[in-house]
Order: sequence, then C-alpha cells, then structure tokens
Amino acid sequence: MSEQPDIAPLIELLGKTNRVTVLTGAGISAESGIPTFRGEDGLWRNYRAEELATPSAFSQDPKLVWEFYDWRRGIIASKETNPGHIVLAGWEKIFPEFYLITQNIDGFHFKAGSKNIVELHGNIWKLRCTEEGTITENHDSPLKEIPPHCPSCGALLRPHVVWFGESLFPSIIQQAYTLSAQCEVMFVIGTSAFVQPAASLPLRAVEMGAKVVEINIAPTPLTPYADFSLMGKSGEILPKIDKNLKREA
Ligand code: BJW
Repeated sequence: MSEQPDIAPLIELLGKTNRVTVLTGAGISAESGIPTFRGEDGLWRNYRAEELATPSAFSQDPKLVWEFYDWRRGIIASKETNPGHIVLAGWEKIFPEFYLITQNIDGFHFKAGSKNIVELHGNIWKLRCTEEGTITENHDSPLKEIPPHCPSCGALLRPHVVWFGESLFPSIIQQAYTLSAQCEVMFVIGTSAFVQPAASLPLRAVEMGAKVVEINIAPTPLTPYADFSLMGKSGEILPKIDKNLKREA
C-alpha cells in the first residue's frame, strides 16, 4: 500500500490563500477513461497521438487525422467528468480569485461547471475553416463527413486545436502567463510537464514567489520545483484536499 502524503501543511496554506491558478493536463481526465498522450494507452492504430497532432500529418492525410479526432470525440462523448473535475469547479466559489488553465481539449472542465477556464490547446468540439479561419461548434459524433468541409466556402475544416510546431494563440498564452505570475498557489495536475510553452507556466509562478502543488501518479521534470508533491490519482487526492479545506463557499 502506498504511503499517504501528509496534507496538513497544504491545508494550512490554502486556508490563507486568495489567488489560486491551476494547470491541468491529460491525467486529470484519465480517471474518466480518456487516454493520456504519453501513457501506455496513447496508441491508435499503431500511431502515437503525438504523431497525428501535427500540421504535416494533416496536410499529408486529412482523412486519417480526422478519423483519429472523430474516434477521440466518440470516446469523450461517451464518458463523464470525474471527482477531480468536480472539485476544481467547486473551488471557483471558494477562492476569491481562482483560474483554471487546461491543456486538455476535451471540454470536461466546462462540463463539470468551471467557468474561469483558459484552454491552451483549443477544444475538440470546435472546427476551424482552413481558408476563412471561422470557428464553429460541432457536437456530431460520429461526424457526418470525414474530412468535414466548410458550409460557407467549401474549404477543408480542421480541429480547432494547437498542434506541435504551431503557435498558441497570443492572447491565450499571454493570459496564462499573467495568471501564473499573479497567483499565490499554483496547482499542476496530471501533466507530464513536457510540452512547451505550457510546461514553463509553473516555473513562472515559482519565479514570482508562488507555492507549487503537483498532483501526479509519477514524478515529472517539474517535481524538483514543487513545494508539495502529491503522488497519486487526482480524482482521489483533490476530493481529499477539498474535504479538509478550512474555507467556506
Ligand atoms: C495522472 C493520472 C491521474 C495519469 N491522476 N495524474 C521549447 C523547448 C523545447 C521544445 C519546444 C519549445 N517550444 C516549443 C517546442 C516544441 C513543442 C514541444 O513542446 N515539444 C516537446 C515534445 C518538447 N511545442 C510546440 O510545438 C507548441 N508550440 C509552440 O511552442 O509554438 C512556438 C514554436 C513553434 C515552432 C517551433 C518552436 C516554437 C505547441 C504545443 C501543442 C501541443 N499540442 C498537443 C495536441 C493538442 C490537440 C490534441 O489533443 O490532439 O497538446 S500535444 C499533447 O501534449 C496535447 C497535450 O495538451 C500536451 C500535453 O500533454 P499532457 O497533458 O501533459 O499529457 P501526457 O500524456 O504527456 O501526461 C499525462 C500525465 O498525467 C502523466 O504525467 C501521467 O503520469 C499523469 N497521470 N493518470 C494524476 N489519474
């Protein structure tokens, strides 16, 4: 049996903290049954997810890439949020300034009720016209046409997500850096802390004097910088912290 971390010092810190920013990654949705990127379950038809999340994969074979995203949309549509997402949604009412930065495109934080969300890598339920740049919401699962085309100009639609080698939207990454720099406590949950620029956000928080709390089932490159490293599943650790919080909604 794994040793239970002592969360008392963290509970004491959170009791006097007003500004909290959270960065989440694929691990927070793992307990909902959504495959992570770099875990053993990250394979699809012999492709690693990272190989298909690129502009070159899309330009070479848009149908293949859309089949991959359609498959993922199907999984997401069939799953539910988990206690980790729910606790974070509740914390918006508990901490005076609470913001959630997510690398996930699954939309689960919205589904759980969070409102102050910065989606760094986009959203799988949004489609973008490769010609006009217009963004539309689409919840069809499966998609009616693969690859889908723009109803207005007929050009190819792409998932409104950020692939490797693409820049994040400047206003979004700027907002994420600001929220990381101005918080007192930053939670980093379920991310391998491998993909840039997301992985540099907690370091910005450290630089500005914030305490960093990492929740992950395994150590990451961020672990040496964390003031609190809680090893375990976020869907179990977050409810435990929440139950002990000495704050009122
Ligand atoms: C649990 C758990 C449980 C499991 N409880 N925990 C600077 C240095 C080096 C490289 C670069 C750099 N700047 C840019 C780069 C290149 C690149 C990059 O970072 N490459 C790395 C591989 C090194 N970055 C980019 O290209 C970015 N663009 C950019 O910076 O533009 C400027 C630029 C352009 C060109 C050249 C140079 C600069 C864009 C990155 C976009 C990432 N996109 C993806 C796909 C999104 C769409 C989609 O989902 O399909 O985003 S890739 C993928 O990785 C996805 C994720 O959001 C992202 C992060 O993954 P995450 O969330 O950390 O998941 P995993 O699977 O890695 O980890 C899961 C974790 O959960 C693990 O730690 C588990 O232990 C844990 N876990 N169960 C708690 N129950």
